[in-house]
Amino acid sequence: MTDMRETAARLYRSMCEIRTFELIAAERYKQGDLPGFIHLSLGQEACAAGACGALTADDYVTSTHRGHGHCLSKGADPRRMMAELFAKAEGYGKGRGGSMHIADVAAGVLGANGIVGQSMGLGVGAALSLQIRKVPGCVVAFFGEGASGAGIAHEAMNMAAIWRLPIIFFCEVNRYAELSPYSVHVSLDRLADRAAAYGFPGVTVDGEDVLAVHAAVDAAAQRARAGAGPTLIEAKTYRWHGHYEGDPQSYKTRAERENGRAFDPIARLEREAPALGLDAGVLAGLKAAAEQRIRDAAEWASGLQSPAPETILEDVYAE
Ligand SMILES: Cc1ncc(C[n+]2csc(CCOP(=O)(O)OP(=O)(O)O)c2C)c(N)n1
Repeated sequence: MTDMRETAARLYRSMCEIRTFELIAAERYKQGDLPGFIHLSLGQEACAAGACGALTADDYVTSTHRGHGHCLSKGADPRRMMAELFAKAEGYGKGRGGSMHIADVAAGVLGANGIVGQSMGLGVGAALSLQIRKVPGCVVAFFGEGASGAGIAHEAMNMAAIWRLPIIFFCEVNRYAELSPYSVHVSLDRLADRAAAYGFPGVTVDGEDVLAVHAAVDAAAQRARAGAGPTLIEAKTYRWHGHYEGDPQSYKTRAERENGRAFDPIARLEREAPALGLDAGVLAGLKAAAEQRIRDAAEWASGLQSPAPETILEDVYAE
């Protein structure tokens, strides 16, 4: 396979894993099998897969409340992720944290995060650590356009610029923050323009195009690893589902609710695949393998025993 073909195949499989994971999560949530809240990134798969697909084992990500895709594509184990969603002791947080508390430091996943904007502060800390320890690598801090208005966004980007930290601020502009549309809380058409205020590059990328996302992050990661400092990447994408599962989405018109799924990074890559030298048979094989891996994980996790009630106070206080 050529480089581009190989990359496209890898990213396609990664997007299919995210899609399958979240479709199963949506279904099981509706059936009442997953306690707590879950936030899905269906429609946004190219952001996570493209960005994490450009990273290596030396690199880290900090994620958000909508982080299944980031965790999966950076190499977290779907079985332990599913177990966490099903609140089982085999999950990443022993089933006590749920979807927004998945972390796998060995895989470079420094955590999903329910506190909006904190991925940027934690990302700056991780990047500073890499710089001080003089070890290779960079950090991708994912956040949404809603988080871009939080005070910590400014503090994090300013500090990263001053210290030329190896970090990429990756904003998934999915057109809504909770229940309010983009124009209610962002004054610029291109959020990436804000980077100029900090003195580092800002790049806008089509978040439906996984290869474009990959190329943008690859370039920013090379810049970061070379000591040239941060980049702000804004990926224009679209959130298919509500803010949380169960959100009636009354802030979208009926037409939007019905047609929103036309924005589909997986279908887009399928359309472009022949020109990349990937035929339908190869794609079907990749999709089937992705679906099987995730279905197996969900089946395993849902079959586990729930933790014994008498363990409930364990791990509340550190030793
Ligand atoms: C500090 C903080 N403020 C408010 C909330 C409530 N909250 C949860 S998600 C969210 C919107 C986030 O929007 P965005 O950053 O665009 O991410 P998206 O949900 O679109 O992925 C808000 C306000 C929170 N979790 N943390």
